[in-house]
Amino acid sequence: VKRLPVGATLALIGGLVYVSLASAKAPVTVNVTLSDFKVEMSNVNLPAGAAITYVITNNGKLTHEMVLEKEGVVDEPLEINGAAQEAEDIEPGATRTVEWTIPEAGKYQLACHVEGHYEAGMKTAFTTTAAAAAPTAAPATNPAPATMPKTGESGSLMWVALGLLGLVGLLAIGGALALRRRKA
Ligand SMILES: [Cu+2]
Repeated sequence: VKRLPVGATLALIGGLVYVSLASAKAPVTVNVTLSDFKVEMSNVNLPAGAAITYVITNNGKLTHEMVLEKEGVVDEPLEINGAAQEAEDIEPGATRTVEWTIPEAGKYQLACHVEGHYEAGMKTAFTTTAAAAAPTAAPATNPAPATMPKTGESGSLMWVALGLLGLVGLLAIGGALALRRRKA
């Protein structure tokens, strides 16, 4: 009778490990190409509330900058935690990588505010949308591991394998504990 709570606890822990691994998301990377006088983004639909890595390459002959701001404003960089979201003085041929998280869904733009560049067309609008609700941990009344994820993400099989591996390890530990308890 004493083995039942152990088994339930193990199943719960296994389920939590599995769910937390399955909900881990691949980082989002956007390639931004600056030229004289354009801003191009590899993706203009981005998640809100997730860290986004912008790999900015200046393919132009002039020095440019990249400012993240609300769509339609002029040189009012978005401030997140007191830091203006801008990358200045990107030399011709240089690549700069920044990681920014836009907390809210909305319409934004990447623009260059070196004098005259914005007016010449150096801006690109994009949209952020709230991510789908993250999967919640299995409630305590139902400690069975969650069903297979339906995300279809390329990495999900790896997470399933890792989750199962963790579960097997926990079961082995639980077995050893149960054996020890039986001997005592
Ligand atoms: Cu510029």
